[in-house]
Amino acid sequence: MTNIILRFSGAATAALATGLSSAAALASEPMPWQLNLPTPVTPVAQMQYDFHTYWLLPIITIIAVLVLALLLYTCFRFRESANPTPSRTTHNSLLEVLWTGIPIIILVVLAFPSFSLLYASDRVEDPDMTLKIIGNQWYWSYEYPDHGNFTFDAILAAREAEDVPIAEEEYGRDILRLMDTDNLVVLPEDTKIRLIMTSNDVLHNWAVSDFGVRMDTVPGRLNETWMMVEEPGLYYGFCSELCGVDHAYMPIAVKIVTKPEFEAWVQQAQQEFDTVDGTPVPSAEKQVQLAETVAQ
Ligand SMILES: [Cu+2]
Repeated sequence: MTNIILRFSGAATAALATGLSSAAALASEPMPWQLNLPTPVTPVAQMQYDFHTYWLLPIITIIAVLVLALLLYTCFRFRESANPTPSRTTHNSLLEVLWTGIPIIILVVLAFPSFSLLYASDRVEDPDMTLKIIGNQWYWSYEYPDHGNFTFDAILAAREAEDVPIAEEEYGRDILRLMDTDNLVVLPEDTKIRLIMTSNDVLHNWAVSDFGVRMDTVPGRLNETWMMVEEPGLYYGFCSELCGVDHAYMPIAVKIVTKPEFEAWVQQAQQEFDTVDGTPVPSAEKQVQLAETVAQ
């Protein structure tokens, strides 16, 4: 019940919270007294937000209020002082049909938006690029197969409060303790990005709530989803599958930039990082040659 009441008050302040976060644009770190879901920045996150706000929340609110009212009414109406000889009635066919049938109807009604959401998040036609995400104990690795197949690790930037200034000095930007990583995952805005995920050791889960993405990374298996982020900004997420002693220390930090900024970053990243097989990223001409060889 507490949970339901909390969610209810969350809805009441939703409009305010949404207004605040869009005004404060966009580093999506948590704020004091923040309630409700984060402001959605992908089509799938928007669908999740709408499903929660316009379907689930009204229905659970009605159910909670109805059950509470019935409970209070029963306590009052059948209290011992007003009702000294209790009835011994045990069955009521109409009531039993209703309290079985109505929940089934509610679930069937909810299944329609729920399934369309599930299929929408499954995969995307014609993705513009692919990002491969690999979970490790306890950091993430990323690969950019469409941009020369370079790879890098993203490791927690600051574990203790005293690490924050050191990290800020080293990386030349503001660092949030326990949320930032040394290397940021840089991706372009308004681009259909296919996300494929796996793991090197145990189950992890790549979860960024602003994107509406929360998917297990499973050793020996490739999971797929997609996103298209409409707002440039810095987004944070966490491993959301208990994966060992440092589970809390493998955050996700994604920087969404404009397309030209992304191209510039790719140039720089190709210099800085090695390819997946450990060699330097080949030159642009060499990449074209390789692609032609593969195509033959
Ligand atoms: Cu993990």
